[in-house]
Amino acid sequence: MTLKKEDYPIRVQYDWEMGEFFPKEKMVQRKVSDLAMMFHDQAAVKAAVTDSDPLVYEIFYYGFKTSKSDMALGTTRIQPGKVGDEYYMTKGHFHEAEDQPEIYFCVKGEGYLLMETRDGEFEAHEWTAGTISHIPPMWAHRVVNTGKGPLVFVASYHLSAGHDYGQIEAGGFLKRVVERDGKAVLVLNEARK
Ligand code: PAN
Ligand code: ZN
Repeated sequence: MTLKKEDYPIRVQYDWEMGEFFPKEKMVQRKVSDLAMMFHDQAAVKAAVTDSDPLVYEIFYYGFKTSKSDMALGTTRIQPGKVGDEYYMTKGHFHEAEDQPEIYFCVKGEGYLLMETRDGEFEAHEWTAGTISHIPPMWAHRVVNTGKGPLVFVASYHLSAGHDYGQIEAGGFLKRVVERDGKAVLVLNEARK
Protein backbone atom coordinates (compact mmCIF):
# COMPACT_ATOMS: atom_id res chain seq x y z
CA MET A 1 0.00 0.00 0.00
CA THR A 2 1.35 3.43 -0.89
CA LEU A 3 1.34 5.80 2.07
CA LYS A 4 0.10 9.33 1.60
CA LYS A 5 2.26 12.24 2.75
CA GLU A 6 0.12 12.73 5.90
CA ASP A 7 0.47 9.06 6.91
CA TYR A 8 4.11 9.36 7.99
CA PRO A 9 5.02 9.81 11.69
CA ILE A 10 5.78 13.34 12.86
CA ARG A 11 6.90 14.85 16.14
CA VAL A 12 6.66 18.14 17.96
CA GLN A 13 8.93 19.33 20.77
CA TYR A 14 7.58 20.40 24.17
CA ASP A 15 9.23 23.31 25.97
CA TRP A 16 8.69 22.71 29.72
CA GLU A 17 9.74 26.23 30.68
CA MET A 18 7.38 27.97 28.28
CA GLY A 19 4.63 25.37 28.48
CA GLU A 20 4.38 25.31 24.69
CA PHE A 21 5.31 22.95 21.90
CA PHE A 22 6.90 23.69 18.55
CA PRO A 23 5.86 23.71 15.82
CA LYS A 24 2.25 24.65 16.60
CA GLU A 25 -0.49 25.26 14.09
CA LYS A 26 -2.81 27.64 15.82
CA MET A 27 -3.00 29.84 18.90
CA VAL A 28 -6.13 31.24 20.54
CA GLN A 29 -6.19 33.85 23.29
CA ARG A 30 -9.08 34.45 25.65
CA LYS A 31 -9.34 37.65 27.63
CA VAL A 32 -11.75 38.60 30.44
CA SER A 33 -14.13 40.07 27.82
CA ASP A 34 -14.27 36.70 26.00
CA LEU A 35 -15.31 35.03 29.27
CA ALA A 36 -17.52 37.82 30.56
CA MET A 37 -20.62 35.69 31.08
CA MET A 38 -18.65 32.99 32.94
CA PHE A 39 -17.81 35.04 36.06
CA HIS A 40 -20.47 35.69 38.69
CA ASP A 41 -19.28 39.19 39.70
CA GLN A 42 -20.41 41.23 36.69
CA ALA A 43 -19.28 44.54 38.24
CA ALA A 44 -15.74 43.11 38.55
CA VAL A 45 -15.93 41.89 34.92
CA LYS A 46 -16.89 45.38 33.77
CA ALA A 47 -14.09 47.00 35.77
CA ALA A 48 -11.47 44.53 34.44
CA VAL A 49 -12.60 44.93 30.82
CA THR A 50 -12.70 48.74 31.06
CA ASP A 51 -9.28 48.81 32.69
CA SER A 52 -6.98 46.56 30.60
CA ASP A 53 -9.08 43.54 29.60
CA PRO A 54 -6.38 41.14 30.85
CA LEU A 55 -5.39 37.92 29.13
CA VAL A 56 -6.79 34.89 30.99
CA TYR A 57 -5.45 31.99 28.90
CA GLU A 58 -3.87 30.92 25.65
CA ILE A 59 -4.30 27.64 23.80
CA PHE A 60 -1.80 26.22 21.31
CA TYR A 61 -2.96 23.44 19.00
CA TYR A 62 -1.52 20.81 16.73
CA GLY A 63 -3.68 18.46 14.71
CA PHE A 64 -2.22 15.07 13.75
CA LYS A 65 -4.38 14.20 10.78
CA THR A 66 -3.71 11.10 8.71
CA SER A 67 -5.91 9.52 6.06
CA LYS A 68 -7.41 7.31 8.81
CA SER A 69 -7.20 9.27 12.09
CA ASP A 70 -7.44 12.72 13.67
CA MET A 71 -5.60 13.05 16.99
CA ALA A 72 -5.21 16.55 18.42
CA LEU A 73 -2.79 17.99 20.93
CA GLY A 74 -3.47 21.21 22.79
CA THR A 75 -1.58 23.01 25.50
CA THR A 76 -3.32 25.66 27.60
CA ARG A 77 -1.58 28.27 29.75
CA ILE A 78 -3.87 29.96 32.29
CA GLN A 79 -2.53 33.10 33.93
CA PRO A 80 -2.86 33.56 37.70
CA GLY A 81 -5.58 36.00 38.71
CA LYS A 82 -9.19 36.53 39.71
CA VAL A 83 -12.26 38.42 38.62
CA GLY A 84 -13.79 39.54 41.91
CA ASP A 85 -13.20 36.52 44.17
CA GLU A 86 -13.36 33.96 41.34
CA TYR A 87 -10.16 32.47 39.97
CA TYR A 88 -9.20 32.60 36.29
CA MET A 89 -10.44 29.53 34.43
CA THR A 90 -11.14 28.09 31.01
CA LYS A 91 -14.57 28.54 29.47
CA GLY A 92 -15.36 24.85 29.73
CA HIS A 93 -17.32 22.69 27.32
CA PHE A 94 -18.91 19.34 26.49
CA HIS A 95 -17.70 17.48 23.46
CA GLU A 96 -20.18 17.50 20.60
CA ALA A 97 -19.50 13.82 19.92
CA GLU A 98 -20.94 11.86 22.83
CA ASP A 99 -18.39 9.05 22.62
CA GLN A 100 -15.30 11.26 22.88
CA PRO A 101 -13.09 11.33 26.00
CA GLU A 102 -9.98 13.42 26.64
CA ILE A 103 -6.75 13.25 28.66
CA TYR A 104 -5.50 16.33 30.53
CA PHE A 105 -1.96 16.42 31.92
CA CYS A 106 -1.08 19.23 34.35
CA VAL A 107 2.55 20.10 33.72
CA LYS A 108 2.82 23.29 35.80
CA GLY A 109 0.95 25.10 38.56
CA GLU A 110 -1.99 24.18 40.75
CA GLY A 111 -5.74 24.33 40.58
CA TYR A 112 -8.83 22.27 39.88
CA LEU A 113 -10.36 20.36 37.02
CA LEU A 114 -14.16 20.64 37.30
CA MET A 115 -16.28 18.04 35.51
CA GLU A 116 -20.01 17.43 35.29
CA THR A 117 -22.60 15.54 33.29
CA ARG A 118 -25.84 16.88 31.84
CA ASP A 119 -27.64 14.86 34.55
CA GLY A 120 -25.99 16.82 37.36
CA GLU A 121 -23.14 14.49 38.41
CA PHE A 122 -20.19 16.65 39.51
CA GLU A 123 -16.53 15.81 40.17
CA ALA A 124 -13.52 18.00 40.93
CA HIS A 125 -9.91 16.86 40.70
CA GLU A 126 -7.37 18.87 42.68
CA TRP A 127 -4.35 19.42 40.45
CA THR A 128 -0.64 19.89 40.98
CA ALA A 129 2.12 19.53 38.39
CA GLY A 130 2.13 15.89 37.32
CA THR A 131 -1.60 15.14 37.77
CA ILE A 132 -3.14 13.38 34.77
CA SER A 133 -6.94 13.23 34.52
CA HIS A 134 -9.05 11.15 32.20
CA ILE A 135 -12.26 12.94 31.23
CA PRO A 136 -14.79 10.31 30.14
CA PRO A 137 -17.24 11.00 27.29
CA MET A 138 -20.30 13.11 28.30
CA TRP A 139 -18.46 15.03 31.05
CA ALA A 140 -18.05 18.79 30.60
CA HIS A 141 -14.62 20.04 31.67
CA ARG A 142 -13.14 23.31 32.94
CA VAL A 143 -9.75 24.07 34.53
CA VAL A 144 -9.28 26.70 37.25
CA ASN A 145 -5.92 28.21 38.20
CA THR A 146 -5.73 28.80 41.98
CA GLY A 147 -1.94 29.25 42.12
CA LYS A 148 0.35 32.26 42.14
CA GLY A 149 1.92 31.42 38.76
CA PRO A 150 0.62 30.13 35.40
CA LEU A 151 -1.15 26.78 35.28
CA VAL A 152 -0.21 24.80 32.17
CA PHE A 153 -1.81 21.59 30.94
CA VAL A 154 -1.57 19.42 27.86
CA ALA A 155 -4.71 17.95 26.31
CA SER A 156 -5.00 15.00 23.97
CA TYR A 157 -8.25 14.30 22.13
CA HIS A 158 -9.71 13.63 18.72
CA LEU A 159 -10.36 16.63 16.47
CA SER A 160 -13.71 15.08 15.64
CA ALA A 161 -14.76 15.43 19.33
CA GLY A 162 -15.87 19.03 18.67
CA HIS A 163 -16.67 21.66 21.32
CA ASP A 164 -20.14 22.40 22.66
CA TYR A 165 -20.03 25.55 24.83
CA GLY A 166 -23.80 26.21 24.94
CA GLN A 167 -24.90 24.83 28.32
CA ILE A 168 -21.83 26.14 30.15
CA GLU A 169 -22.21 29.60 28.61
CA ALA A 170 -25.82 29.65 29.75
CA GLY A 171 -25.39 28.53 33.37
CA GLY A 172 -21.78 27.68 34.21
CA PHE A 173 -20.72 24.65 36.24
CA LEU A 174 -22.50 23.43 39.38
CA LYS A 175 -19.65 24.77 41.49
CA ARG A 176 -17.37 27.80 41.32
CA VAL A 177 -13.85 28.11 42.70
CA VAL A 178 -13.47 31.28 44.77
CA GLU A 179 -11.08 32.74 47.32
CA ARG A 180 -12.27 32.76 50.94
CA ASP A 181 -9.87 33.89 53.71
CA GLY A 182 -6.92 33.48 51.35
CA LYS A 183 -7.87 29.92 50.37
CA ALA A 184 -9.41 28.41 47.25
CA VAL A 185 -12.77 26.81 48.01
CA LEU A 186 -15.55 25.29 45.93
CA VAL A 187 -18.97 26.89 46.42
CA LEU A 188 -22.34 26.15 44.87
CA ASN A 189 -23.12 28.19 41.77
CA GLU A 190 -26.25 30.18 42.67
CA ALA A 191 -27.13 30.60 38.99
CA ARG A 192 -27.72 26.84 38.69
CA LYS A 193 -30.16 26.50 41.62
C1 PAN B 1 -8.90 21.79 25.43
C2 PAN B 1 -9.62 23.14 25.64
C3 PAN B 1 -8.70 24.27 26.10
C4 PAN B 1 -9.44 25.60 26.34
O1 PAN B 1 -8.03 21.85 24.36
O2 PAN B 1 -10.28 23.50 24.44
O3 PAN B 1 -8.08 23.91 27.30
O4 PAN B 1 -10.65 25.44 27.03
P1 PAN B 1 -12.03 25.92 26.39
O5 PAN B 1 -12.11 25.24 25.04
O6 PAN B 1 -13.06 25.41 27.33
O7 PAN B 1 -11.96 27.40 26.24
C5 PAN B 1 -9.99 20.75 25.25
O8 PAN B 1 -10.63 20.39 26.21
N1 PAN B 1 -10.28 20.32 24.02
O9 PAN B 1 -11.24 19.42 23.81
ZN1 ZN C 1 -12.38 19.06 25.62
